[in-house]
Amino acid sequence: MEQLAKLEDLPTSYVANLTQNNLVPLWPSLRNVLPPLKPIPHTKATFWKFNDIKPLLIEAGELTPIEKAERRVLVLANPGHGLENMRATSVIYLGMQLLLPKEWAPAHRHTPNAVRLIVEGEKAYTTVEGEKCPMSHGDLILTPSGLWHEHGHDGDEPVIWLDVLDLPLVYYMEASYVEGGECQPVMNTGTKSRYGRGLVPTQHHIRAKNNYPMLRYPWVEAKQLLVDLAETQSQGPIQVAYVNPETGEDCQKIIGYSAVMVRSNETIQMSPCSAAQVFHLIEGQLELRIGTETFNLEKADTACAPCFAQIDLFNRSSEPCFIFIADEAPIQKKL
Ligand code: GTQ
Repeated sequence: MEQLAKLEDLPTSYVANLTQNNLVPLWPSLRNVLPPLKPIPHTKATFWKFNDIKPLLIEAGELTPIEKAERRVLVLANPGHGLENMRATSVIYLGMQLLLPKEWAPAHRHTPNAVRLIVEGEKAYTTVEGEKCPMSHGDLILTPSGLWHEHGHDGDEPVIWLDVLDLPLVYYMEASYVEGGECQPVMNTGTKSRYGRGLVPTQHHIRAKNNYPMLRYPWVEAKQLLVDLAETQSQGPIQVAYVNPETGEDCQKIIGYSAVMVRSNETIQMSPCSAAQVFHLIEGQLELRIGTETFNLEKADTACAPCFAQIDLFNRSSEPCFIFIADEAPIQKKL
């Protein structure tokens, strides 16, 4: 492709005239906004150790009462995007949230979609549109766009979870806002007994009114499926996607969620992917290679990879490891 003229090739008086009229010449920037054959990502391969985050999060619990924080979260920010922009990737926001015993993070609803992946602690819960979702290690809980949600804690140890939101994209679209609300009455929604066995109710009214039929995906069930698959599948990644049980489609519209199992002493080369991805280790140990960089993940560690990166998963330990993945594939497929 032809080398194009630079801004410096133009007379400064001409450039000043353009600026005064809110005009910009395309050609000096054309190769930046349309680079040949693949994007130039701002997202850098970045790694956050849970052991570094946890003491700082516990300290935040001492420094800032929940009433003054609403959500007590440390954001996992990618230096490639500028820390102040609070992005892990251009689409994905990551935060580690702390809730202390008896604390309550009040009800609100917002335009960005969120999920929580429970990292540590027992007996906290998230209530989503009246459905009380218990939080246990590895569970995935959805709080889709526009649904009321609040977090409470009946246990006696701190509870920590990973928040994943499509906030950077929604904020960029100037579509991000929140509404505060009252404590929600808990309802018996029966969702848990309705889904998860490959069967869905035939009542049209139940199916028609709800775009998000399943809000909680228990880890025990996801893990069991991975372990069962590993027994029959000898090759390739053992990976399961979190889907809408009624449609089989991605469980949310912008970010996709899945879990991978890597057997002891196994190496998995992930398929080339045009979407940026986030890796969070639920159980075990993992050597994660992103391009030329290597990160050693232990339980609860998190990393992100830019688009088009070569990704290899090595499990050098004697136990299987289980990885939670968030990716930008759903929005890329739609676009
Ligand atoms: O728990 O509702 O990390 O609204 C960021 C925004 C968590 C939440 C975050 C939120 C929440």
